[in-house]
Amino acid sequence: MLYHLLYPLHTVWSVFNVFKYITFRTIYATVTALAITLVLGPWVIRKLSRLKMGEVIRSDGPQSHFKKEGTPTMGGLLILGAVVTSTLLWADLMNRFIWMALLVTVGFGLIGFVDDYVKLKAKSGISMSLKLIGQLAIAFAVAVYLYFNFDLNTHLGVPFLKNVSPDLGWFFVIFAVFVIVGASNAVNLTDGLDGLAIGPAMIAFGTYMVFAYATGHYKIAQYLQIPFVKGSGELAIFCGAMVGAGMGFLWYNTYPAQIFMGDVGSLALGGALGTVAVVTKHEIVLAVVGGVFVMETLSVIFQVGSYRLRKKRIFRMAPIHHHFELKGWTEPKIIVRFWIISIFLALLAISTLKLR
Ligand code: 57M
Repeated sequence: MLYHLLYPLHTVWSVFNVFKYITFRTIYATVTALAITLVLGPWVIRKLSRLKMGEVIRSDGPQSHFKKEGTPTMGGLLILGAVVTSTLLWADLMNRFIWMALLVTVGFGLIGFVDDYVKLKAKSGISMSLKLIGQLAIAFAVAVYLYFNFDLNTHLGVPFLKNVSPDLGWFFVIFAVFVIVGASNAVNLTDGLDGLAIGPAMIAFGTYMVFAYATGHYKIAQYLQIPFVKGSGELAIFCGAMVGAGMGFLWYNTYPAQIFMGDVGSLALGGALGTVAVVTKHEIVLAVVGGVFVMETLSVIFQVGSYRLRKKRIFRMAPIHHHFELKGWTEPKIIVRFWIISIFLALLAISTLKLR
């Protein structure tokens, strides 16, 4: 909104010319979202506590979690409020990619909110299949809209291999849905320790801030030989808002957590990340940037598969963060080590821009 209100004034006061720059608006979208979550955090924690929105800890989980009973959850409402407000303030609201990212974020957040609310009131959330149908519907709508409304080529960007970019054709729609819904559920599974999901999510959004800026900048995209997606640069502002909101939320979600994000947060963050990856044509590299989310999801797949086929577990408990807990690693040790892995993978992913 500020872009539309203040940039036109640059003909009178040249200082407002700064609102033209995506870098400037990304920095202040990050700062705005950080300020909102930091300032409103304590009030949201008190409000959720008063509304009895306290986490119910499952009895079959690690003993160390029992003391977390009653921790206010649905803190994702704070994250999403900050992200939507900051994006609407700083982004170009005529940019359709911005509205697509906000649609997935709010839509997946709504699915998570219903699941969290039902879980709190009826002790068990909505069925996995109902959640999945909602996610698939939203992701399909975005993927079809992208396919028919943009000259967004349906070629698949392959990291490190500049001459390999198979044209998926209509299969792009199926692939895009898989990326968006897969990322959403992977972040959801990862959110099982204090700060374990928000840390890698912030790192991933910070990485996609770089990718979005590069793919939206004709000269940079040409130089790096990556796909040029006109208008995708604005998503750097959305990613900045996610990073800022994540930092502010982490201030209260860090161990020992005063608040959990809930499915309203985890499903939304993952869906938003998948959407940005699809629009910036950096879908495969998401498996690198979001390697912690991939590792967590694969640990569950292998655990369930092994148990069903062999009646034996591979890990002491899945997802893999519980395995390390049962091995005796303290919660903070697991969390920070997963963050370190995330930062390494993000650096590796950014290097793919040059290594082609
Ligand atoms: C999402 N939710 C956390 C919190 C957070 C198929 C199976 C692998 C599914 C999986 C599952 O239920 N996943 C749901 C993970 C839960 O966190 C809540 O959920 C929101 C995110 N969706 O915001 O509201 C618990 O995680 C802990 N937590 C923190 N700090 C945080 O900042 O400590 C969360 C955020 C919270 C809290 O204890 O209650 C979760 O773990 O459920 N199931 C599992 O992950 C279970 N694993 C399991 O059953 N493994 C089996 C098979 C199925 C693979 C096995 O290994 O044999 C574990 N989770 C629980 N109990 N709660 C272990 C059993």
